[in-house]
Parts: sequence; C-alpha cells; structure tokens
Amino acid sequence: MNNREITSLWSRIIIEELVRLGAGFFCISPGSRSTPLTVAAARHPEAAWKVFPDERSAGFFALGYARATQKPAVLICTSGTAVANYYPAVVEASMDCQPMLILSADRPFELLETGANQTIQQFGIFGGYSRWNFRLPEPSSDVPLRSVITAIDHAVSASTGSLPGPVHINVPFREPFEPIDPDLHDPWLAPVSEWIDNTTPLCQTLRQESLPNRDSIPLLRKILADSERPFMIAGRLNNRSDSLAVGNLARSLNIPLYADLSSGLRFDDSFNPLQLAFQSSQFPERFRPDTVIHFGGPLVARQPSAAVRMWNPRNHIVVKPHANRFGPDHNITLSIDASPALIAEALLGCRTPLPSGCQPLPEPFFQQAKAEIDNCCQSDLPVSEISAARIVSSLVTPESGLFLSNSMPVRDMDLYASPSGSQPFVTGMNRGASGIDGIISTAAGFAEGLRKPVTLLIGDIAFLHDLNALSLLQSLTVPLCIVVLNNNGGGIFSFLPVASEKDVFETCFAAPQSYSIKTAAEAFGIQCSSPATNRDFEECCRKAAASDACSVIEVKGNRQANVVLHRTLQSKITALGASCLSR
Ligand SMILES: Cc1ncc(C[n+]2csc(CCOP(=O)(O)OP(=O)(O)O)c2C)c(N)n1
Repeated sequence: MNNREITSLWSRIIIEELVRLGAGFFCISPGSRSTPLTVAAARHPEAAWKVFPDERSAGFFALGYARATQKPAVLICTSGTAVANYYPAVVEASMDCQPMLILSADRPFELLETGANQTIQQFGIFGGYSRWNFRLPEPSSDVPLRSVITAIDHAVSASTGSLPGPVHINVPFREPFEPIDPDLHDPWLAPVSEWIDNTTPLCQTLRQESLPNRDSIPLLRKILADSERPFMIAGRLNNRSDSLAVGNLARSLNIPLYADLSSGLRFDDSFNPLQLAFQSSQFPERFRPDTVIHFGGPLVARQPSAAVRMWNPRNHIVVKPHANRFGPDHNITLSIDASPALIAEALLGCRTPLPSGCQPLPEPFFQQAKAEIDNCCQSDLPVSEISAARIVSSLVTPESGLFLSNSMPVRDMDLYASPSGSQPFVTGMNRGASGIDGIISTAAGFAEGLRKPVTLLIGDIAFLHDLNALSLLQSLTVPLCIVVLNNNGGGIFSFLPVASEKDVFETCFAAPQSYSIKTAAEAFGIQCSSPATNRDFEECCRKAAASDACSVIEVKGNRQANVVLHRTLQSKITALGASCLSR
C-alpha cells in the first residue's frame, strides 16, 4: 500500500469510528493539509457536515451544537493559525463542560520548527482547557490500525466522560493528500477486518452517572430533616433530568427554590421567580435559611451569593456532577460530587413538606411585581430591553429554544422573564467564561443541534463581534430569529460607577458603533424589521416564529433611558417587597 492509500484509509477509519460512536456531525473548515479528513467526512454516507470559512465561528457553532445535543461536534481544520481560532470556543466549552472534538491537520515531524510554511506549535495548543491532547503519528503501515481506532475511542470517551469538554487530536499528514480508494484486502488491514465488516465501534465507553458515595444520602436526608428553614438553589444544570429531579424535590418538600435562568427551571410556573425578591435588600435580611442546598453550577445574578455570604448558614451544601473546584466565596460546608438528579431523587420524602407560610415572600408580592413588569410591556409603549425580554419569554414554547447573549440580555431574561408554563424549554447561554464573542455562531449551532427554531437576544456590540456568522444562517435547517438590542454600544457599562468618568466613558467603555443593523443583515440576505412599540415587536416575533426563514429584529434603544427604566422598575419592585415584608 502506498503513502497516498495509507493516508486515505487512515482518515476514513478515523471518520468511520467517530460516526459509529455517535460523533457524526462535522464542522469542516477548508484547507489543503486537512484534505484527507475533509474528504472522508464529506463522503461518509451517514455523516452530517457544515462548512465554515471562519474557524473561530466553527468552534462556537460546535459548542452550540453540543449544548443542544450533549454530543461533541467534530471540528476539522488545516495547519497553522486555523486551529488557534478555536481557542475562545474551547475555553467556553472547557469551563462549562461541553463536549467538543478537534481534529487539526498538521505538517509531519520533519517540517515542524523548520520555518516550513503555515506551521505552528499545534500539539497541546489548548493547554489545560483540553481534556486530552494527543498527537497521532504520520500515517504509516508500521502503525497498527487498531491503535488509531482506540485513540479515537478514547478521544470520544474523554470528551463525553464525567467531566465533558474539548479533546484535541493533532493529525500530521505527508503529501500527497488527494483521496484514493485503498485496497481493503491489504494484509495490514487483517487485524481490523472484523471491525470493517460490522458497524459497531471497536471500544465504546459506557459511563454511568456519578453515583453518590454511600454515606452522603443518609447525611443529606438528616440535614434536611433537621433544618427549620431550608432553601434550595438551582444553578447551571446541563441536562433535563437534573432540572426535572431538582424541581420535583423542591415541589414535593415545598422548599423555596431559587431557579437560575440556566437551571432549566426558570420558566416553570410552579416556582415564583425569586430573582424579584432579591431586588429588595430587606428580603435577605428577613429570610434567613439555616440550610442552603445548591444544585449545579454558578448563577447569572450575584444577589443570591451575596445573601448566602450574609446568612452564613449552618449548612451550605453544593451538589455538582463533577469534581471541579467550585465556590468563589469559600463558604461551602459540604460538597457532593454526584449526579444532581440521583441526589434529588434520593432526598424525596426525607422530611414532612414545609408549611406554605415558609415561602420567602407572600404571593401578592409576586403578583404585584408581575403587574409592574407587565406595565412596561403595554402595547403602545416603545419596546425596551426589558419589555423585549419579557415578550420573548412569553412567546417561546417547548417546540422552540431560546439563546441569550452575555451582558444585559442574559440578566434581563433572568430577572424579567415570565414563567410561562410547567414545561421548561431549552435555554442556552455561554456562561462558562461569559464572553460576548461567538454568540451568533453558538446560537446557530444550538438551533441546528436542537432541530427547533431558536430566538437569540443579543446586544449590538456582541452582534458586531460575530457579524460574519450571519453567513451561516442561510444553510441552517431550522430558523434562527436574532433580536438585536441596539443601544449603540455596551449598555451594561452605564450601570457601573465608571459611567461617571465622563472623559473616558463614551470612547473607552460604551464604545458606540453607528453601523446599520438592517444593512448588515440584508448584506447576508436576511430580512430585518425595526418595530417601535411593544405591539409591533410582538407582531414581528410572532411573524418570525411562523416563518421558516432566519430573521433579524432590531430594537433601537438608548443607553441612558435604559438605565432609568431599569432603576425605576427596580425601585418599584423593591418598594413592593418592603411593603409586603412590613405587614
Ligand atoms: C470577548 C469579550 N470581550 C469583552 C467582554 C467585556 N464586555 C462585557 S459586556 C460588554 C459590552 C457588550 O455590549 P452589547 O453586546 O451591546 O450588550 P449590552 O451591554 O448593550 O447589553 C463587553 C465589551 C466580554 N465579556 N467578552
């Protein structure tokens, strides 16, 4: 078998094993050195693939796909800076435990560090952000094929294991790269002939959910049973079974639950949005739990952590599905590294349900706060960042998905979303490293993975940051509706003390941009509307939901007015809280 045949065969085997392991979605970026992998993926009858001229965008798309499917998408790129462009998406995937597989083609050994063109130090480029870095040898019949296949098996296992995340396999190739049909009767193939004849992976890792240790369940049951005022927090939960089990536990024991936007429970109308209660400083002073049990990862809002610091409860328990360090306040008294779903199920019935008087704030508070938020959404009022979040939350259904950009969109949705049903719908966000980069790409991958229409809420700076991702939308199989909250710059900075540093604020922080969102969208063949009132905005959202085409809805705003609106509504909600607490 000649080198060209070996290279072709080697690549086909890698792609075949990935498909057999369920990693059959490929994000391909064009390049010469990666030709063997690209051709093998594109010609595989069961593989799905999409092409990305921009590897940075490809990385984020793969991240979004993983968020929706819990499976790794496979990134294929050429040598050089192409692979470095995956970095921000790799960081986010690593920090938020999302699977991802990278196959970067490379120059062979004899060309490394010689000044050869398009050759950089690729091996291990992602450092500690990669769960496994591996360098395959140059294709050669001296290498047993079974070792290549089991390297792929381990790559998938490491990416989807108890701590899911990115895995980087560097794949050096010698020329020529052009594909050729190899002779499948070559003796080199004999050890894998059985694998060739069937359709199962050579070695599949079956992973069980991380089980609690034997003592943790009785201990937790006793702590909860002995607590007078237990409180539950649902932080970032990455799968639906965790969300459902945590929600069931809170309901069945009638324990107050703070459901973060990333918990999958924020839209469940059996829980009042405690985000509103935390707007009042009197609330945490009055409501003093003796046990806080936190399921999952961090929260979008910072008030609950500040409250827990103040409460300093006897028991501050965290249940998380992995062994990563967690707790920036260093005040956790017990950490359980096990599946949140298994723990929540095991705690059912551990005590008599709390009486209804133990709820943090009386029902009228939530009704009146709801009425105040709904007031901002009156039909004839100009659409604002708050009303846009509220209206979008009320229109999303279990047949669709929602993605939030960082900065204000994720915060506004966390605080002002209307709980619209007991069926939680899927909400995506990049809160691992909270970047404003790659958001459109991630939302597009999220929609493709979900196979459902998705609405994205994004600020104008984040939109501009990922503008070329608009080129991906034409070929999506489901529509993405992008709501751009255009306040002409970084609106979040107007809420910070630096806003009063007049000489530097506008230029160095708000950084206004005066580009036309409409022209930008139309340059990519996407229709853009700019509704002025809440009525028009809702109408545009409904139209977008009824259409198969991707669309952009621009909400034009003003940063100063946005701050005033937020502060006015916040002080009304704070006053409501104070009056309910003083009764
Ligand atoms: C990659 C990256 N660069 C910079 C930041 C810091 N940052 C946080 S919010 C923000 C402004 C975002 O503006 P926009 O997307 O318009 O949203 P808005 O603040 O108006 O809600 C910036 C630059 C970040 N989080 N991520």
